[in-house]
Amino acid sequence: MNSFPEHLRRHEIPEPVALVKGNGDLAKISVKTDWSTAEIYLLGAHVTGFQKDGEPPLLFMSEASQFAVGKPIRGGVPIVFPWFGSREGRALHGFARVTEWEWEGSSVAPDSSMTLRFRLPDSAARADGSPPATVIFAVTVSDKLAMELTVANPSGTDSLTFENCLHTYFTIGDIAEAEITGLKGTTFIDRMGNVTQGVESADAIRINSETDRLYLDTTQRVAIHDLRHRRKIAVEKSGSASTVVWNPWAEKAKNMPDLGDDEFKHMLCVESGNVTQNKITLAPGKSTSLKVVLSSHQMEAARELSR
Ligand code: TA6
Repeated sequence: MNSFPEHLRRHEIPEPVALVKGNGDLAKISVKTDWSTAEIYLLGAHVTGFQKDGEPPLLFMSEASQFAVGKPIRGGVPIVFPWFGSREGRALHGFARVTEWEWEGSSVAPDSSMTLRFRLPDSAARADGSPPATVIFAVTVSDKLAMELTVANPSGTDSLTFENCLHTYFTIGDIAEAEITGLKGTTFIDRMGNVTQGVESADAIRINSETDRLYLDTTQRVAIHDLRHRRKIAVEKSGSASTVVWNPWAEKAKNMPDLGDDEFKHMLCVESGNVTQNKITLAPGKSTSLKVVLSSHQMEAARELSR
């Protein structure tokens, strides 16, 4: 413990929480609750693990992921901020996920759920030449995983425009036996090949090739049906108008150094945020919160894959 910087050592660390050295000797917080375990790296305030007792891990983590300041972690819940995707000469998906956040403390609720709060250092925006923003990330661990990203505009005069996204990687038993429901009728931008726009016609979306879709103007609850694990995962959100569905599939996975060639079969990204035309503009002094609650339960009877 005492090999950690002073600002970490001063914390009152309640029993179920431990500050440890994780991969790459990065500071990692591990949490144990009555229902589950979780782990969060200070790098990117990145939740890299959540597992309910008696269930497979909920979050997928690549065995080939990097663990180094300045490098994104492959898996878990990368925090995308203040932009989504590429920006000329700047980090893909913004600087939040490659920056070490400050741990602001943790608290235990009467129901013994555990909340941990993190702050994006102001220096990160300064270093990038981006406008200042106060960014707090709160993670609550119980039989569910709740995450809340709050962005406040500290300026007294200027508005602040940004994109954000909790880029969640879910563990899937077999991608060929998984379905996503809750997006039917939603407009999407398909970023495969020539970018096209469409409206989702499927009750249940199946993934059988590289998929990269931005579903827009949707506040819908989404469910992932993982038939191999007989598990249904619910993604509930607020303060989010976009849902992104991504799987790199075989070819792209081969060209990703931080993802194993076959790992695409066991991961699915269903991301909640505000991207492209759903980007947010905050007036001076205003704030907004993106909240996502992940819950899961074992399916009694095997659900048939919809034909
Ligand atoms: O959210 C989907 C996406 O934007 C894809 O286009 C793909 O690039 C993915 O994110 C992963 O991005 P990363 O920068 O982590 O390799």
